[in-house]
Amino acid sequence: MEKDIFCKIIDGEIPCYKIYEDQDVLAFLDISQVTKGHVLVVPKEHYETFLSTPQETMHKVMDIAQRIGQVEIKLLGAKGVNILTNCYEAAGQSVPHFHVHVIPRYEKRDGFILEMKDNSKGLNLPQLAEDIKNTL
Ligand code: DGP
Repeated sequence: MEKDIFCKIIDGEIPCYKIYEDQDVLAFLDISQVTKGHVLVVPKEHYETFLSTPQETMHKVMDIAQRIGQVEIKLLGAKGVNILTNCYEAAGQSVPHFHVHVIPRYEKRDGFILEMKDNSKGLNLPQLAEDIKNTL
């Protein structure tokens, strides 16, 4: 199977601007810089999405994402941070290697748009909650 782009970065085959590295986790600047300081945090071991990543590895990735988010506020003067992971193409995932976006936010119209519409009308919320709860 062909290596994904993040496996190539982890293996040093493609350069990146490194922010953090240990034996399990790598963090580097996202090439697109949706906002200034946009960072990706990835596990070195290949897992396709957040959903299929073992808990211990996922916790290590989230720990570094949290620290980077704190620095973005302190150092870059961000007013907020979006922590985002897309799972599968339908959710906007373009690289099939689990990664967490840490996106510093400076103002509402700063390059990152996330629209959450209210689509609750007509849904049976008690039934929906029950179904999800019973499948956990
Ligand atoms: P997603 O759409 O959630 O799968 O995000 C993938 C991100 O990866 C996207 O924001 C751009 C970034 N990206 C893609 N190729 C490269 C690359 O070669 N280097 C770096 N640093 N980032 C990349």
